[in-house]
Amino acid sequence: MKNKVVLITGATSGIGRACAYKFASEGADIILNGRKEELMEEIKNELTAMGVDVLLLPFDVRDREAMRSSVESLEGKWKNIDILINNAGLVFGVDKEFEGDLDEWDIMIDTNIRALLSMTRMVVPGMVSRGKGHIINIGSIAGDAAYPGGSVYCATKAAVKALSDGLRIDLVDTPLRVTNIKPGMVETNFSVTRYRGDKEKADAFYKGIQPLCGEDIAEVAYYAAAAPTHVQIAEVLVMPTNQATGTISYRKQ
Ligand code: NDP
Ligand code: 8X3
Repeated sequence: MKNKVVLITGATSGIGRACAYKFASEGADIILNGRKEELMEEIKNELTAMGVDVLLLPFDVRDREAMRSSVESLEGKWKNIDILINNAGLVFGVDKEFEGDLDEWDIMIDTNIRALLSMTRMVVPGMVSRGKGHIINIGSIAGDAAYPGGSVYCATKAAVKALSDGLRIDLVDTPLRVTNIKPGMVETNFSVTRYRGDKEKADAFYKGIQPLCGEDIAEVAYYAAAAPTHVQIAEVLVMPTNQATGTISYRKQ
């Protein structure tokens, strides 16, 4: 990964943060996107101490103009993004489709779909003109089938699958690769956000089962990125051993 530039959205927590450390540990230079600038500085210091270059690109991925000016501000080697990890994403609530909060759903749709698409639209043309690049989208098992209380989130992740598949089709005559990683349960801040800050409810969700951690998904992302250039890991479904589907898992009592 030496001399490769990896841009990760939502890199201040969970899977995105773990990807930053994994790719940095393999020698890649990292562009960190996020909203929490203090945290981004801390991560930058730790990654820099690992001997890689780090650039901070703080913006809310829902703010298209901020995204555009940030991407356009890239200079020198930072312009040549080799790997884009579209990771920023979230869910609020477990509400029924006829009961939930439309404003919360707008945030989920804007973050999980529109921002992922905007990043792709802004970064991929450079990859095409350089004749190399890899787009890694963090989808979800939730995109494979709807589950109770997940309707809108599941729809956003189904969209990530369609956008990944569509991009792969559109890039078929290029050396670029597209990977959709679909995790099951990963213990991050994700469930705390889902339960609107209720840490007890979030912890209860993982009771009796060993969930994945952000590092497990970072390993998968790295495996896809490090595969020989003729190998395209198109899609990976990765779950804890005691999870079988989006709704079926075994929890020890
Ligand atoms: P975390 O909540 O731990 O991390 C989410 C990251 O996305 C945070 O850094 C968060 O920053 C960032 N983010 C959210 N909204 C924005 C925004 N508008 N602009 C910039 N950054 C933003 O959760 P995960 O690491 O688990 O989630 C990462 C991805 O993995 C998501 O796409 C999620 O849907 C997906 N996923 C997660 C699974 C799980 O079980 N955890 C399973 C399957 C998929 P901030 O702190 O500022 O909000
Ligand atoms: C998150 C995984 O199963 O909580 O994308 O929806 S799940």
